Amino acid sequence: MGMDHHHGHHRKKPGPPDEEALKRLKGYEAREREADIGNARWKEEVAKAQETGLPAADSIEDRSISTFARTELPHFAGINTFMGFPYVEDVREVSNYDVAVLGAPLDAGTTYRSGTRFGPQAIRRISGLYSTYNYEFGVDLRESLKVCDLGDVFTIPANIEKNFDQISRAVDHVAGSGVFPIVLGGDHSIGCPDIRGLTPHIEGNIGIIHLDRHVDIQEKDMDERMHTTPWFHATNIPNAPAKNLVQCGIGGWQVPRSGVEVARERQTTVMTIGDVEAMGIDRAAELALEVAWDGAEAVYLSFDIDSVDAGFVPGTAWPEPGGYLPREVLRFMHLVAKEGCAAWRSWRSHRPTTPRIPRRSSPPAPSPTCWRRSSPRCISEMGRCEHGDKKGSARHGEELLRI
Ligand SMILES: [Mn+2]
Repeated sequence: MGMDHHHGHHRKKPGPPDEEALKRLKGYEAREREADIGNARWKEEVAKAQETGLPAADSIEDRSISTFARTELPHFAGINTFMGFPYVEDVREVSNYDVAVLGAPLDAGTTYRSGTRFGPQAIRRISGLYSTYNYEFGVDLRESLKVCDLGDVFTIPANIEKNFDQISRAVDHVAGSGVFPIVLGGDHSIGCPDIRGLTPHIEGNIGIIHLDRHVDIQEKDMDERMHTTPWFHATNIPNAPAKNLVQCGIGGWQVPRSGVEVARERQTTVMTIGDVEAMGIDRAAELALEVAWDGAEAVYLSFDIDSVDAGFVPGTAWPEPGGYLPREVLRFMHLVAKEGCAAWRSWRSHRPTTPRIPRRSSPPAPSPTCWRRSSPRCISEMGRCEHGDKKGSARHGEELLRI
């Protein structure tokens, strides 16, 4: 760095910039792409804020500012929803949106540290820091998708089975309205009720891509269906077969042998974190997509925060050393979501003594996706694509509640 005073010789100066190499940078492409995104919806929001939040005081020169904060800004203000998307109080209106975020505040399924009941609120709080635009993806979710926050499912702290029924019913409502659900956990036991709520709306099989350090497929844990059990019960559903379940990042010293036995019996695909490291994230994601999509019509992405190394997520319900680095897991989830998903779920624990979770990575913005593996057109037009029709079978849903 700097001039080489001490060695008494002259360092070779850098040559002229390699213009072609610079143009191949993703940074170059993304910089150019931003110009095409448009800002029509942002302008609408600003205009509405002027109306509902009153024009700002006379001393404010920027007349897009309102008196009461009604837009994304300031990021520290306002009533907290997921990434500032509108709260929809009347859930019967969810079909006006492409994507619905809902919380499943539940920790009755944890077998070690509780606290994930605070997960949805914690995720919303930290999500308030972010805008809807992502430089690398070249998308602004505000402009390309209608996203809403439905608030949380009414969970029942003392009865895990009633929670499952409530969560299935909520997911069934969203999916049955033709809307893409994103479920914020909550502990990993919610994987089963999520799948129960989705499967009636998939014509054909649903695959599951599961990022975790643990297999989570034993039948029971301490006599109940806990966070260690969702895939045992989910893969009992006829159109959620175990052959389409792929588990990525497994390893460490807390994979119960009873779960491994079931994974072997049902022939699930298990990728250790060592496998992922050896082949690289891109190849691992490609393999996972091949297994999950094999004969399937939709894929459910399940992201367990403890798949990330414990150093980054120390508050999780079951910290494990040796998992993904944040940048790796974001890349993995991006590659999966890019192909289209049926739902996306994240769960995160929140240490009750800590009001914020500043050191942990935020959930990545969901890629705009179609219900089914989608054409590029579908990716920007979820809800209006050929697959965005509204299917549902309440009767089938009721039957599934017994699984
Ligand atoms: Mn786990």
